Amino acid sequence: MFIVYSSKQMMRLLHTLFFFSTLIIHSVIVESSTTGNKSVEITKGINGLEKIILRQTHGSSVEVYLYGAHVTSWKNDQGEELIFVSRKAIFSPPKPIRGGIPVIFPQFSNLGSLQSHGFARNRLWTIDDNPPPVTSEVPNAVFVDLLLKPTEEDLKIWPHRFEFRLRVTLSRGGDLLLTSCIRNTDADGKPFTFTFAHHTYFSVSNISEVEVIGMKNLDYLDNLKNRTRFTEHTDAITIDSEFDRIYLSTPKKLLLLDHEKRRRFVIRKDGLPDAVVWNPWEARAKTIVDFGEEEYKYMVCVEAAAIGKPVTLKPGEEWNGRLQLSTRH
Ligand code: TA6
Repeated sequence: MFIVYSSKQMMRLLHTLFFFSTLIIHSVIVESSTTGNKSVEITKGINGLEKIILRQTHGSSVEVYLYGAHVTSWKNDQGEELIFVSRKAIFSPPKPIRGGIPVIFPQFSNLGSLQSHGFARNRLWTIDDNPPPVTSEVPNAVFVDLLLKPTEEDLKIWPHRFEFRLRVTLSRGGDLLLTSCIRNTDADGKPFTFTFAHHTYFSVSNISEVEVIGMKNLDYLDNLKNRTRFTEHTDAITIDSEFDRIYLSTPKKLLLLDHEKRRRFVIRKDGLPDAVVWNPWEARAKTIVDFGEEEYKYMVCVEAAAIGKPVTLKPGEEWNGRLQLSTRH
């Protein structure tokens, strides 16, 4: 069927086409100018909880909630999510967010009198609007500094004054850096001791495709055997049942390979000598209310930690820990 247009109709049609084509061109330009710049955005996340989105020039991004200073997303330049968050995660205090990168402080697991994994992951942190200057070490980075100080309620359960500064940085190349600075601000002269971890949940194609490299000949405490000490003999750790180990004095660089995705996570750490490897597997997954039954297949935790030798700070002293995650090397 042919439609015959008069010259007037033809002019109108051309005009309309021109109008829409300029709209399309305009929207492309607007979009590329927002993705083409690095930025820091403060916005509302799930359940109205505040979160910060860091974006880099080539498209990578990081999301961190003020609740727990909890990283919940890290995407590469292609927009692929690298961090696992459970679809059953409850974004509602005081429940910690299931997945992401919980900050474990001042107590790892039940190694003390506090609730398991301490309280930093279920406190509301604040943004430091006037952070110390960036080090030249990570040029063209975008970052946010989050602060945690104890409330009077916190002091009743852990009677130590401290300041915890967590700098969340997204490098130009898309690396995620977590830099911790914990200072003993107790004026009355008491030291305190803590254990610590970045409880990173990596997103993987399938747990059967995963290897963790770097633990050969290291000692570990097996959490599934009352923390009995063993020595690791394999170079590449694979996981095919519940797995929960604290590897002691690990190298500064570890690798997590995802063969199906042909992805290689590089985990670089400083001041965080230990590394926890965790996957709950099927039976235990069913006991965790905010974790899907099948989700154990799509995550593995490799946690940069300071557990074997707890850190002690005298008044005025500070401790620094640094974790750098990359996928491109
Ligand atoms: O880091 C491993 C671990 O301590 C496991 O024992 C397991 O319980 C996991 O952390 C999760 O703990 P959560 O308190 O977040 O349920």
